[in-house]
Order: sequence, then structure tokens, then C-alpha cells
Amino acid sequence: MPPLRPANPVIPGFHPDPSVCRVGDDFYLACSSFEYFPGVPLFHSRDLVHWTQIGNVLDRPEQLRLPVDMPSSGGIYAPTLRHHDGRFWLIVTNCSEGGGNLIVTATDPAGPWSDPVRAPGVPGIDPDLAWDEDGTCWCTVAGVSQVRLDPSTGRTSGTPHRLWSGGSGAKAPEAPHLYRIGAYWYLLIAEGGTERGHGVSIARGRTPSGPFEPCPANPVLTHRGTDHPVQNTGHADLVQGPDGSWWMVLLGVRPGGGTPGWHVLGRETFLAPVTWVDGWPVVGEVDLDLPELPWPLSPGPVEERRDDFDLPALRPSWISLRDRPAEHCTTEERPGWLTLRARGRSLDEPDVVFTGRRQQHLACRARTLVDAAEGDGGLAVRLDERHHYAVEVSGTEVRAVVRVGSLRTVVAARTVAAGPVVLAVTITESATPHGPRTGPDVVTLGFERPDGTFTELAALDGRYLSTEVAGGFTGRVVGLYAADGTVRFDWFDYEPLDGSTS
Ligand code: 6LW
Repeated sequence: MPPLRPANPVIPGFHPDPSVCRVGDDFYLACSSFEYFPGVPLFHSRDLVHWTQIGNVLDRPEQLRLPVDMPSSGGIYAPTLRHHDGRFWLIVTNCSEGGGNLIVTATDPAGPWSDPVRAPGVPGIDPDLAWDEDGTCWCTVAGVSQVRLDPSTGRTSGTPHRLWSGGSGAKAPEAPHLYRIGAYWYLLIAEGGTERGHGVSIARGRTPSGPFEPCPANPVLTHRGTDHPVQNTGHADLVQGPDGSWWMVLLGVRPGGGTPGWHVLGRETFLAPVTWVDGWPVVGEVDLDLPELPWPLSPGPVEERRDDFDLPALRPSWISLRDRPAEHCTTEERPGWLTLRARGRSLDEPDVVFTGRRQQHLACRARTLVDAAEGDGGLAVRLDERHHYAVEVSGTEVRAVVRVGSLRTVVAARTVAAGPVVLAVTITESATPHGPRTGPDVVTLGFERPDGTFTELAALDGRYLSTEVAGGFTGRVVGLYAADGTVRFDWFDYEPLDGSTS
């Protein structure tokens, strides 16, 4: 085994808007999930570097209903996770449902989490929870404004008031988090928008509702205007490490290919050390290498590469588009197989039945054994309804299907023998990453003959499945879908090709 070295991103793949809290020696972190169900992936760590997904906060329809016609990048935005009074509290916005902000609680962060309490008086997205010495809970939202909230009932009191419009004159002050640290209340925000202009600013005051004095060094973190390999850094949360040192979790992206670069894994979770000078936090650049840590590293279990669908429930890393009713997605109908039953007729439709996992490595391979005797379906790399590549089986035809913007086409097709077939997608980084015309990666679609030989159907420029092309807040998800009838999958392999073990 190579020696463990702390490295960023600490949670790779589409895991944006991290919110972190510490309870004793344990750290917990939650992220946004948008149009996918279950929602709000929840991670555990002992060292701030290795994170293991222990569940999803919103994993029952009573907690999360996403309309089947909701747009991609709607849904669940920007949670705040806190521990207070012996319980975990999570507040989050469902942008695709009336009622907006909701609060859930748990004594064990692995679940179960409570049914949601709605907080309709909370005046915006990116809600934060902070309790003062009297036990009053202050809810601060993007904008940046604040209201008093009873998190047990969701009731607000008083009129929301504006706290701050940001520290560096940049647009979109958002993602507030409020902390009592020493003699001050600190108000940490993101600004500049979640793209290349993103940054983090901070202000401090003597009370949780201000007035706030901006840090003279704002933004305290931004990579805007640089060629740094990590971009879009922002949306941060603060936490103290095992030795009392300060750290920031934040979102960032890794653009690849020629200028200006395309990022394909969505916004990922990074870690950065924080020091304090004159009562203000100082954050350096957020690098791919992290400094040596003064506490032991404790990697969690490595997820098995193959999922044989032998368990009654899918692993927590599996996410489905918008919902997961058993009549459309189940491992119980044919034990040891994942059965998908079609609803929408293609990946272009919002109600398509699609279940997958985040692409977490710049280079990786996914394979599946599919039985499409009773339907059409296959293996896809999905960004949204308008941006996806797939290898699909229909009868004895295997085809590569490409959707980019308003264009949809079958780029290649071959006839195969009747019976189950292995479909494969291999994603490799571009060979000449800095050429002006080079995309970030190449997505190769194909299938395997019964003797194991691979037949390539298409090798596609990955830039068209990037956020710079498609827009939105998510990242690629590699998964399985049914476009017609019933399609069954015996196993699914996901294998990093970049030398990492998980
Ligand atoms: C989120 C906002 C943001 O609500 O993007 O990067 C939005 N920051 O704070 C969706 O993730």
C-alpha cells in the first residue's frame, strides 16, 4: 500500500455546499443533492480527510418529494448541519416544492432523521442555524438576512432584517454561516457566484444579529482570476480539528482540458487549513495536496468495486432521478438483480427511470451486465436531460446514444447475440490536457462479446458533459436506466483508473 497522503478534494465528485459539524472525536458533513433521491448525502470522518458516506438525510418520500417534471438543478439546495442540545439539526431548502425550507433532526446522524418541519417564514435559500447563549436560534439566509426561528416548530418571529451585503463588492452574497468564536460572532459568507468568481468573505460583531464589521482582507479566500488547478472556491463552513486547529470545508472544481477548462465532476468538497491573525481567519490557496496533519489519518472502509445487488436496499451512494418507487426500481423482484421499469421513454425525459452513482474520479470505468429481454435500457453518463451519453440495448441491437443540447443522435450500432450483455463506459483524461482544442476527457462507450473482447462504439469528447457547457449545479452521474419495458441488471462495477483505491 502506498503511504497515505492527505489530498484534496476530500469528497470527490458532485458534493457541493458542504456543511460540517464536530461531536467529540467525530465529524459529520452534509451536501446538496438537487434533483436526486435520496437527498442530502451524509458523511462521517475521524480525521477531516477521509469521509465515509453513512446515509442520506432525506431518504423517505415523507421527507422528500420532488415533482417528476421538476427541472434538473432544482430540488435540494445547501444544507446546514449542526449539533445542539444533544441532537443533530439540519436545515435545507427544497426549491421545487411549496414550503421551501425544512428542518429535520436525529440523535444518530446515520438516521433515521425525523419527518420535516417546514419553516415558511425563513426568507431565502442557504439557511443557517446558530444558537446564542440564551438559547435563541437565529436563522440566517442568502442575501444576507436573518430572522429568529423556533427550529422545533419552524415558526419565525420578528421581521427578517438585512445583516450584510458582502465584503468584496462581488455579486450574490450567500451561503451564510454564523459562529460564536471567542468574544465575537463571525458571519462567514460566499460571494461572486458559484462559478469562476466565487469567494469567501467574513465579518464580525458583538451580537449574533450584528452590527457586523467586515474583515479588511476580504475576500479571505478566492481563486478568481488565477490559473490555479482548483477553481470556483467558495461556500465554506468552519470546524476545529482534533487538536483544536481551525479548518474550512468548501466547494471547488477541477477544470480540465484547454483554456478556459471544463469541469465534469461537479462541485466537490475541499479542505483548507485556517489560521487566525488579529481575530480574523487567514486561508491560503486551496491546493490538491494538503499539509501533513498532526493527527493520525483514519481511512474508512473502501467501497467494493462491484455491486451485486444482493442487498434488499441499495447502498447509500446510489441516487435515483427525482424518486425511487419500488414499482420502478427494486432489488427484490429478481433477487441479486436491480430491476428498472420504464416511465419516461428516454434520458431526455424528466421522468425517466435512472439510478446511478456520482462519477468521483477523473479517470474511471463502469460496467454492467444487462438483461434487456423485456425492454430497452442501458448504461449512461448523465449531466442533465440535455447532456448525456449512453450505451443502450434494444432487442439484439446495442447502440451509442448522444444528447448534447438540442441535438440527439445514435452515433453507432451493432447487432449482438440474444441474451444478457456487458455494457461498458471508460473515461480517461485527455492525453494532451493543455492543447487549445483539447477537451477535459474522453468518454468511450462500448460492449463486451461473450468471450470478453471489447467492442468500441464511440469515443466522445467529454466537454459536452461539463458544467461549463451544460450549466447547472450538479455533476456527472454514471448509472443505469430503462427507456422501455423492464430492464434488469445483474451487477454494476465502478473502478477508478487513476490509481486510487476508492
Ligand atoms: C447554493 C448557493 C451556491 O444555494 O450554489 O455555491 C447554490 N453556492 O449557495 C446551489 O448549490
